[in-house]
Parts: sequence; C-alpha cells; structure tokens
Amino acid sequence: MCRLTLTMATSSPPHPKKARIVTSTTSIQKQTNTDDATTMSDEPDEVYIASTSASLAQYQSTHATSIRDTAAYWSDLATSKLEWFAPYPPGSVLTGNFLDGSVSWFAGGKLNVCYNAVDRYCLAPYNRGQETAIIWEGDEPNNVKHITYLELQNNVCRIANALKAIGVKKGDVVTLYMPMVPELAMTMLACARIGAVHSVIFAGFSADAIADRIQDAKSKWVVTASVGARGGRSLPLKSICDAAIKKNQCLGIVEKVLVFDGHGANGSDWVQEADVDMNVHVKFTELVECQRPVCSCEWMDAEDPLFILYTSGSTGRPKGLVHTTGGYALYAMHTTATSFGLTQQTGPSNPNAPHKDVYACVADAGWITGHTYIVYGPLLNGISTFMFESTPMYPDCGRYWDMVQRHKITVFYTAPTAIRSLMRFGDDAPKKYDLSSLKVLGTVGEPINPAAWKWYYDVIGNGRCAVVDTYWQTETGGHIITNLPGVTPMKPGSCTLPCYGIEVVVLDAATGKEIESSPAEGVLAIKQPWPGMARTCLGDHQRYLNVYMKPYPGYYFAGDGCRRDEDGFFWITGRVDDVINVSGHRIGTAEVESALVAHPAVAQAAVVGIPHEIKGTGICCFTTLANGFPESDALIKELSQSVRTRIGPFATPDMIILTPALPMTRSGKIMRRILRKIAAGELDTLGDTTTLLDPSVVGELSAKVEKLR
Ligand code: 6R9
Repeated sequence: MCRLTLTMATSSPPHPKKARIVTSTTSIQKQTNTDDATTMSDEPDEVYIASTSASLAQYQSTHATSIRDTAAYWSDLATSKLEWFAPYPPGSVLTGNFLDGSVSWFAGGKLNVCYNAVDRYCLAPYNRGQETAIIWEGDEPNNVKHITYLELQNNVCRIANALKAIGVKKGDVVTLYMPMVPELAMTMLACARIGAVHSVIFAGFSADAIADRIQDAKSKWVVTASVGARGGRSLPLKSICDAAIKKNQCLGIVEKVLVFDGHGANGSDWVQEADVDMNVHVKFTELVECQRPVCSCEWMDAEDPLFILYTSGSTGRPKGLVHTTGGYALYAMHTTATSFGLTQQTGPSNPNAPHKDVYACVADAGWITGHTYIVYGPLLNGISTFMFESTPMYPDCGRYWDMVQRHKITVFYTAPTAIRSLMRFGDDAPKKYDLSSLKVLGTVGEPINPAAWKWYYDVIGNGRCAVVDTYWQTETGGHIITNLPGVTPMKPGSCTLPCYGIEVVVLDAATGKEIESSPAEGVLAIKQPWPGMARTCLGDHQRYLNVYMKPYPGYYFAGDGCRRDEDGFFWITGRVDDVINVSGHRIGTAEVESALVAHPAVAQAAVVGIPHEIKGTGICCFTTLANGFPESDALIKELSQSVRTRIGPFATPDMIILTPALPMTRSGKIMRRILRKIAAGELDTLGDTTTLLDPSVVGELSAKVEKLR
C-alpha cells in the first residue's frame, strides 16, 4: 500500500508544503492508492489538490456532456469562438469515422485562420490593434521586440503579398526552414491567409532531412533565413537549404528559395558562394518591404489543409501529417484557453474580456508544440505570445527565470528535459529572480519524472502554481489529456484526465478490448473523433489508416502505452512502437538505422532507447561491420556524424556499439527486446532467450555496454 499525500496548490497565500489534508472535498481524497511497481514513479504517488470538489465535479459534468454529444459540444464552441465567412451546414458538424479515415468537421463552412488569429483583433468590437501580439526575445537577452496585433497584421499582409508576387497559390506547399524569429510566425500566418499550406521543418534538421521532406511534399517554395542564432552561435540556415535543394530528390521540384536576411550579428549574413549556378534565391526581406500592407484573406473551407508537419514513425520515412483549417483552429484555441486557465476568454460572444496573461511557450515553432501553443492557440485567443530564439543555458542557466522576471510571464510552458537539465544546477539560479508573476507551469513532450515535477512545482512555482502535464501528439493537434489549473488535482508524473471532447480508453494490447475497470494497464486509444485530429498522411492515406486506425478498428491508436489508476488518472508509460522520445523529440529507430547502414562500413544496425538522466531516453546503436572494416574509435565518430548528417544534431547517438553479431532469432529477426534490456543493464529480466540463434552474443554485448557506461 502506498501513502497518499495531499498537498494544497491554490493561488491563494502559500501553504505549508505537503500538508496532509483531512477534508474530503474531492472524490480523489477518499481514495487509497494501491499503485504497484508499474508506476513510473519510484516514490508513492502524491496528490496535490488544486481545486475544490465543485470545480472537479464541474469538469466531470462538462466532460461527460462533451463526449455524450460531441458534435453539439464542438458546434457551440465553433460558433461562439470563431468567426466564419460562411456558416457550415447544420448536418456537417461531424461526419465520417475512424475506420476509413473520413472524419471531417464543419465541412462547407468558410473561414480563414489568419483572420481569426490576427485581423479580428484589430477590428471592432475587439479593437486590440495596439496590444502586443508577439513578444520576441532573441538570442541575446537585450534583443527584445514587442509586436502589436496591428503590426502583425501589416507584416503578415506584406509577406502574403510577396508570396503571391513570386507565384505561390492556394493549395501550394511552402516549406519553412527558419530560426525562431517573428518572421517565422508571420510567414506561417501569411500562408494561412492566402491558403498556402505550410510545412515547417525544425531548424535542427540536416540538409538530407530537408530534402526528403521537400520531395515528399513536392514543395516548390522554400522560405529560409540567411542565418539563425542560438546560444551565441550562428546557424547557416541558407547554406543548409542550398545543400538540400541541390540533392537529387529535390531536383526539378524547388522553384524559389526566399531568404530573409539581416538577422545575423552583423546585419546581412548572406552567403553567396553556393548561389553561383542557382537562380532560385529571392532576397525576401527586400521583396516583403516593398509590398502593400493590405491583403485580403482567402475563404478557406473548414476541411482545407492548413499545414503539414512531418513526424517520425516506425519506418524510416517521415510522415507528413495534414491538419485542416476549422477543426484545428477551434481545437488549438479551446485547449490553449482551458489547459492554461487563460483569464481572458475571447470570442465574438465576449469581445472585451480583460487581457491579463503573459503567456510563454519556449518550444521551437518547428514542432507541433510551437504550431499550436506558440502561434495558433495564443493568437486565436487574442493574447500575447512569446517567441524565444535562444536556449535555456544562454548566457547562463538562469535565462528562463530572468525572462519570467523581466516580462512578468504568467504561464510558462516547457519540456521535462529542460527542467531536468536546469535542476542539475540547483536552486540558486531561480532563487535570484522574482518569479511571483507565474500562475501556471506547463510541461510537454514526454512523461515528467516526479522529482523534476516537484522541483518545477516547489522551486519555480513556489508551491503556488498549477503544473499542467499536457499529453498529446503531432497527430492530435492539441492536448488530449491534461489537468486543468485550479480544476484537476495533480499527481506528479500523471497527465491526469482527458480534455473536453476527448474520450480516452485503455485497450488490452493483445485483444483490443476496452478495459473498463480501474486500475488498468494497456494501450491508449481514443473512441470518438475530435476537431484537432490530423486527417491524413500527405500522399499516403493508407499509411494513416495502417498506423492509427487499423491496429484497433473503431479507435484512434496513439502508439503509447498507459496505465489508468484507481482515480481514473492516466500515466503514460511510453511508446509501444519503434519510436523513441529523446528530449521530447520523436525519433524513429528505423530512421537512425537507415542513417547508419548508409555508411559503407555498416552491415547491420539495430537502434534502441536507453534510459538517460536528462534526455529521458538516449539513443543506443548496435552495429555489425561489413567485411574488411576494422573496429575503431574513428569509425564510431564517423557513424555518429552519419546520423547527424542524415537527420540532424538532435539525433546524435549516445552510444554506438560495434559488434561481430547481433542477437537474432532463428528466423533471422533482430531481437530488439533483448537489445533494450542489454542497453539498460537489465540482464536479470532478459526474458525468454531460447529463440536466440547464438545466446553467447548477450554476454559479449553487455560487457561492451558496461565498458561504455
Ligand atoms: C506534443 C508532442 C508525441 C509523443 C507521444 C508521447 C510523448 C508527449 C507527453 C508524452 C508523456 C506527456 N508525450 N507529451 N508522454 N507525458 N505529457 O510531444 O508531440 O512530438 O508528436 O510526440 O510524445 O509518447 O506519443 P510529438
């Protein structure tokens, strides 16, 4: 039996920490926790009561309504929160199903996401044109810009006109490979304005990875910047793009590369030499400057694509998930407001709500977190959003906390990996700053270990702030399980309860049957469509069906394992496919394997995740060499470089083990299960090894792993 500790976490005056609460205002408090060793926590679960029984009951009742008649729930919100150029027909709120991947929301309705995120706030009845839309902080802390909604509108219109001037049309895919500068958000919005589909590639990806994505999306247009800046270093983004578009797979596809210039420390950092035989570059900053700041919004159908975002899957080929206009916008807007407890609830029905939050999500806009919770979600709510170009360690490990103090940030959203790496430096850095503006602290990307959760809660939040653990995916468009500030009790390490409109179930992995009682352990699935879900994989609907809809017919399969405890709280236990989560970045083991076997010295490669103190999971590669290639440290370095070149530096292996043989079944399959155990040093729980062709491999490999630890 585990102890159940209850801690107050309200925004009223600080409470003694970990006080045992003897009231029984919520159903949670009455429970006794019997969680066993399956919990990711190495300590007993603790419950932090953030709410009253009334607020939890209110959540439960709204949630029940939202899944009982989900179309009605979302339709009410769609009309009260978004402005439509033409309404959707009453019967088209929700049509289609998971089985054939035909889900569609609000089809026939016409709207524009850029209009809803920018223009409407410049007009009556909102009249917020002079309020800040974007606070940007560059690599150097003193490089700060405040961009009002009106300035944002003007700049977005100029970029939209410039895109049109070079020939970008509705439906064209525009690839963005940009640093975290306001022009990135502006270009995304400009695409949305003219109906072009953006495909943002995180600026840490290599030329090879960019080329694959350009080819897959047949993207004629690429927008980049001459350089980016991060942690005092300059990133040669244009040169990397140049290298990408010269690769075979891009030949004949890319027509123009539009280059924003002037972000370098010395103003222009245009690199000329790669341009010699290419007539494709456009000095985009100049072209944009001479455009008119007025550009009408394209009327988009709710089901027209808004953007593509590539993510890793079980195969080596990245998949381009397609998000559409109306459903995504509504879901982004609604989850931003509810999950972070925004004090301002804007919408046509409530245009003059006060604007109180300084909201900062410090992710990169190149990931889905940045799309939904830096760009679309906050701006659709009419609040100011923060864009951060640098890293948490630059110029020192107090950077985040310095920003909280200077900008009086109220909502701060980051990843467990960042929390863990900052925690290592102790409490002195955060203690130097005034963090009293904070109200809500968010985490995303991977399960947060209870020790990191508590540090975030105690040291950063001073025991006063709600910590929201938001579970979701590129595919889901927005949060699907999270606690709500001031509403849901918190358990460190649990993402708690489903979002409104999301019916989460636990399925028995083998039988696919729903497990109705709690506690339960199995795979996580969703039972009904929701507006923010990705509609397809670009150019490959069959793959979409195979990955998400077919494994458990009638459900959306998320690819994660989970546990539901007695209180109905969800605990994500990690991916159940061949995807590993490194510092919150999804990396397919097959992608790393194909980068390794691309090297002539490699005969076979098997990649598994390995527990890592900071990254959560590290990358461990086992490789056999082709005849004639001797093992050497130099070769290990080359292989590591090969992965960086094929994917990007964030996928750099943590361990590469050269070996004469891999554990294989008699039928010739690499036993990754065994490799995972060897990598984690868990030899006592190896399980059945009788099917191994040569069991002695296990001993040899674990000796090698031990030496490298
Ligand atoms: C938003 C994002 C999705 C995968 C997902 C899961 C893991 C994300 C999590 C979490 C536990 C959380 N994940 N948030 N696991 N708790 N709060 O990260 O999207 O890059 O597509 O990754 O990340 O494994 O399936 P994406």
